[in-house]
Amino acid sequence: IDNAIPLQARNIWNKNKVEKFTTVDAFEKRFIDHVETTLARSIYNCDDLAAYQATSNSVRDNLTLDLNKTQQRQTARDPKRCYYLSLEFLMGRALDNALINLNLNDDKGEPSSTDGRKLVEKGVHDLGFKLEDVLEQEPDAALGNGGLGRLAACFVDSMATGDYPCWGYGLRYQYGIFAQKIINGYQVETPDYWLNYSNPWEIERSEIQVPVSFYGYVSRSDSDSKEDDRTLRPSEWIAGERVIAVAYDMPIPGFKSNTVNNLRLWGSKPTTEFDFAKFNRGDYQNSLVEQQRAESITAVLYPNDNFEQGKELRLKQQYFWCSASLHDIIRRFKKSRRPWCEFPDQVAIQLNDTHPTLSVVELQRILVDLEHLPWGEAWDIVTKTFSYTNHTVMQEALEKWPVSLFGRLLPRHLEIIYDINWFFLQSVEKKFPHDMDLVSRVSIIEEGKDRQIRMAYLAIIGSHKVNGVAELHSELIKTTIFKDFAKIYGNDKFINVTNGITPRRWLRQANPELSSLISETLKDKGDEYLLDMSRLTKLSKYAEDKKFLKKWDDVKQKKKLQLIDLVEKLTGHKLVSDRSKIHDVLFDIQVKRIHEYKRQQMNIFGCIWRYLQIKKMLGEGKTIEEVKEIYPAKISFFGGKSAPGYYMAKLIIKLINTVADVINNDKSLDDIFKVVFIPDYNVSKAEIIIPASDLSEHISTAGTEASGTSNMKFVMNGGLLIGTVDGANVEITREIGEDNIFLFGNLSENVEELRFNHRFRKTSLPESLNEVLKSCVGDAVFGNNDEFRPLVDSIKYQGDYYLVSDDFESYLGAQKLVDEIYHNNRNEWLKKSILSVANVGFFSSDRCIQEYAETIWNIEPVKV
Ligand code: C3B
Repeated sequence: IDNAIPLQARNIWNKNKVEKFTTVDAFEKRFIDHVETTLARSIYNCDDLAAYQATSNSVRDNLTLDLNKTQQRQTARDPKRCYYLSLEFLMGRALDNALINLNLNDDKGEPSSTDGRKLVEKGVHDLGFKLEDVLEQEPDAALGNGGLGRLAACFVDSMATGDYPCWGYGLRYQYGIFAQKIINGYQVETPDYWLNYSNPWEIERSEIQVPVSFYGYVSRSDSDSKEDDRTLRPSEWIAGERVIAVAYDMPIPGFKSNTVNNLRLWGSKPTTEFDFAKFNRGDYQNSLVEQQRAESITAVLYPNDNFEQGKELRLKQQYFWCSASLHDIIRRFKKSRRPWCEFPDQVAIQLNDTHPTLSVVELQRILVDLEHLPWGEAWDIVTKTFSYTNHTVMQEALEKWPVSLFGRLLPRHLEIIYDINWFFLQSVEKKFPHDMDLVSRVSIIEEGKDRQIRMAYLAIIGSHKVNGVAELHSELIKTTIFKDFAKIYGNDKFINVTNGITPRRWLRQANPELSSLISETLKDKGDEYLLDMSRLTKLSKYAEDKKFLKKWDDVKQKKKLQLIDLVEKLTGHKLVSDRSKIHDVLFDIQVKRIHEYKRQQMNIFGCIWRYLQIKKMLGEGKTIEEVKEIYPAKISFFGGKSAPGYYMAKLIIKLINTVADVINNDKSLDDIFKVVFIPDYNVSKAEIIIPASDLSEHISTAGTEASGTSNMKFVMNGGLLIGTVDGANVEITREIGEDNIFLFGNLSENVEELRFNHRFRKTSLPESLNEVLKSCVGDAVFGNNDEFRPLVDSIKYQGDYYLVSDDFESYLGAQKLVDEIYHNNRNEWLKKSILSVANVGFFSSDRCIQEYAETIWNIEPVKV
């Protein structure tokens, strides 16, 4: 092995082996070491931030040692590995998670059963700090927008927990998703400079540098050959711009496992080449411009969710990341000196949405142009290696690149795409000889005034498996957007893998109170249920046990008070006058990206309806107690970011805040109803918000939400759901039972007809919605100078694409049922809550990753 220490020197190394800390004393020593050396601070100058950094560095040392051992183990066994390519990893904070997953064992056998978190908590306390305050110092690693990015974060956790030899590959954005401020009710975006203080959770691998090229032209040695032959000969890409990708590694510890996997994020930097021509002409400033441009490639995360903008810099990000990652993967493959045909036996690559689809083309280019494999052999390797996950059926989210832009940035890749398309269309024609329509429909190139490359089609053609993320969604892609491909490839290629979430973060970390109650009840001291969630079914037998119901309820009320504290801290407004009455107040929560299809507008219209009814009753002289008989106390919480350029979503935020203002300042409604917009929703806030819900809203237009994952998080924390028959709500209903969820609304199979009716027939709004909409225009109570007219018009006059008017009455009906059960039959409510948690096991991302490993990647765990 290159760079190995010579045998005669090794006993010195072995004698001085670095050990993990496994005791409080050893942790404290490591902590002080880091304060005095790494941080260059001292006993006289150590605040919470320094304590956070010293704790993190100490814990990271342990992780790094296990990371090294994991990599040595995997190298020695040389198993098939999987690489998860995702442009987003919405990790949130790392320290608490690392403490929960901390493995205090040596490298042999079973992981230790010592509670690493307790040990560090004691150490931190001994040293003069409170762990709680120390944890608060950490900024979120917010390198993602929403569901897709958080899914990737849950996945890497489960891969390590299951001892799978898997790495994640992504980008190290200097600015993650923007921080959201609410000013005058409007969203204002501010930059998220999360690397402000040094980041203890990354290991900069400055020695791992991969050059990446852009622009330029293609040169072909034999210019006499016929056009048709060009795929048979390798070509040379003479690039016009070069930058360097530098690796930054984040260790990913598994829970109760010896495995620490790696998440490799690439940062861009200039080459050391320098434009001396410009420099000599005296133009020093401009000779540096290009250098600076290199750094901008990984400067910022594109802040769109379920929407593609088609910007050149975004394509550059994608190629930069795909090229660097593939280079790295191939370098590792080449170490074992196997022939190329064994590549798919050693490597599986999962495309998280179409964002990494360029890696399909890049691998084909490397095999044909650089490794000189014949086209067919190369393509066979490529398709056996890749698989693709689709996360949405929404047209505006499907990636397409203009051929002109693409060809300028990546001229050789464009040629290869044309060739892939040519061979593919030939095969389609052969299989369906008389269907020319089909051939043009499935072409990777969409013809038109501005020709476009359809990335999803390329991803399907370049993969051996394509999966959706919930049963309904996986059926929908086969019958709608990819119908032709389902026909061409048959049913084996299109499969379903229902999403999941990690119970370590979303139960143990977010809700230690509920976790303790569960482990105490199940007599599960080692929290084994976090690995085997089928154990939770044993909770069912306590669903009618009065004593247990009380304990269950106490946890919920405690979490609700924690949310109140957070909201009061963030907004400065007092939400409840009497904390001892929190038990009577229903917490109704909708937190997710703001999007018309997720229908926050329907939720706020529901709030307006409630307000109007309460005011009517009060106006008729009804007492507060009489009102509460029908509209019991409730707080509606909203949270979520809008894409900066998404006008309608921003208007929805403004409407929510306008409604909140009116309602919260109306003294007559105190203790009956409040509406709150929680600013800057992110992962660490979600950990406080989600455990506090009595009810959460998952109310997308049927057929639009591919899966949803927060629905799973709320159920895991004993919250009940109100939702449409959409995404994973369907399977949640199946698992927890239809009595334990409040479903309403039209089904996806009716959506097309309903939309048709709005456009071509006369449809009328329900009276309730009419009344609500009237209150949002002109100088009505929520009119605000007619500011919300576009929201009203889109429903009344523009076809109501998201079918708010079709579902509104049934939504109000479901809400009425919620009120009744929560207030008149609390034990029934608690029973539903317990039965939900008892049956949530299916939605662990451990199950999900096992399905990927067995049905798509064909990989096995590597255990000690
Ligand atoms: C999301 C979907 O909108 C969710 O329904 C789904 O649960 C998650 O992905 C994870 O599968 N999604 C997203 O966050 N961003 C996209 N561009 C597309 C889908």
